Amino acid sequence: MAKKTVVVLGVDGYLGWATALHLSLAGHDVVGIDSLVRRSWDRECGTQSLIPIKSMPQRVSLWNRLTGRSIRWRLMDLRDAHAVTELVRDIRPDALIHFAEQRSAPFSMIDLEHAALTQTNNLVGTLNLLFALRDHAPRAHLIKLGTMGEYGTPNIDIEEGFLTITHNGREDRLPFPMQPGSFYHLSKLHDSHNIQFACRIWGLRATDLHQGVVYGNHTDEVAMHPGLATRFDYDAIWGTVLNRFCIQGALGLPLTVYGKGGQTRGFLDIRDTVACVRLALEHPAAEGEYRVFNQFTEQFSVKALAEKVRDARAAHGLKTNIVHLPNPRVEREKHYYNAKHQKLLDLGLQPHYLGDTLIESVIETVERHSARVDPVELEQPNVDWRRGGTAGWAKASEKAGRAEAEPRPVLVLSSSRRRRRPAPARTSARLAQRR
Ligand code: NAD
Ligand code: USQ
Repeated sequence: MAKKTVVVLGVDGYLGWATALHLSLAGHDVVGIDSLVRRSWDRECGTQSLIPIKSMPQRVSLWNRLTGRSIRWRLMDLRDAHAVTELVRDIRPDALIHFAEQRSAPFSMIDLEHAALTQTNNLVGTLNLLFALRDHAPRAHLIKLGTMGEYGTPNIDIEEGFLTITHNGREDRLPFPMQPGSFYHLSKLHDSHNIQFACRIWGLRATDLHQGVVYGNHTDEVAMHPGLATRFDYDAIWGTVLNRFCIQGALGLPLTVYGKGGQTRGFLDIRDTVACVRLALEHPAAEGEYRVFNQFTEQFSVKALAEKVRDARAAHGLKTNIVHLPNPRVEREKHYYNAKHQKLLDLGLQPHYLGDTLIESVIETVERHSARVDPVELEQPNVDWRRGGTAGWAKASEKAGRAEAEPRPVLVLSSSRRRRRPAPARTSARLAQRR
């Protein structure tokens, strides 16, 4: 395998950090870029990663000490066209892996400001990259993290990006019809159009990874040392559904299924995310090619996921309730779903399927960091698709960052001990104010 120079954009994030380590250990020369804006969005929302994460300088220096490998870290905002141009001109990368976007659907639905922020951040950043590639590295391979949510939930099989259509006796292979479900998911679709256009007119090469919902927090590299941990979101704005259910299960809280729970999505383990990105990197798109890989390994309904978590807990004699909350989102709750995901398997992906051990390992992680859990974040959603940020959101955003106070105690239902253990107190302004 030829060593490549790779820029990982969004390296401070959940997936960017894990991917940077994976590629670095595989022998690639990694440059990591992030504006750290996610850390400030957390401050705005009054949220935090369940697992504490070190600063970028601390992380890259620990990585270097442990492995002798270097990740070149640069603080940079992708919206800064000049900085992006300089980056591409200086590094002349073989590939860029673009994770650096606002990625929460609820965040994008809070109000106009957050919808506009999501779309300008995501679209302008990607456009800056496309122009810099055109001018300074037209042979570089852009690997862009898109999302399965670009397709929506059509009543036909979902193909990988394109569909052959016969209309009035003529046939063409056209982009699959897309129906995204939030201003965030729309931003990914708009990016896809821009990237596809740039490949067509400038001959750039790109892989758009239409990724499903990711779960888990351990890759081989992240697991090497606690200081290499990647972020792990569980709150109502940033937490994804299976991560939330595992954490709710660990705390003995009801699993919050929105609506009927028939919403079906593609899912994958974070270990498969890093493997898929590496496969795309090591099997690049051709010059002028825009290709789409559907990046997930299994599909589940939300209700089936909740039942899996409940059953995994029941195997240890622990009871878990599932509640159906009024759905804050506008989405189909019962629908046909059959999405193809063959291309990454053809390149050699060996999936890690969801099993009880994964659920148990996430639950153990929760036990270790229970002092950082804010249970309010696990009880109710705080953004509604029709009305925007609710009273819960307003309260959280107003009070985030104010004086700290005593929290509500958190109890962990431990499968190893089968008894309740109170977590040590954590400081949080929001909990005290909500009691
Ligand atoms: P994350 O929020 O943990 O990380 C994103 C990182 O990008 C953050 O560190 C943030 O500071 C950085 N960033 C955002 N805007 C930036 C800008 N303008 N300039 C520089 N840095 C910027 O998100 P994640 O979960 O790691 O997701 C990464 C990507 O994968 C996103 O594009 C997301 O849409 C996509 N994705 C994620 C999932 C998932 O389940 N987490 C699923 C499908 C697709
Ligand atoms: N859901 C619940 N209960 C919860 C949280 C969510 O029932 O407590 C439901 C939602 O209503 C939705 C489904 O679970 O039907 C998935 O929600 P999610 O928050 O896990 O995922 P989503 O908002 O789609 O976004 C996440 C990532 C995003 C990525 C996307 C992949 O945050 O960056 O693009 O997953 S996909 O869903 O395939 O588009």
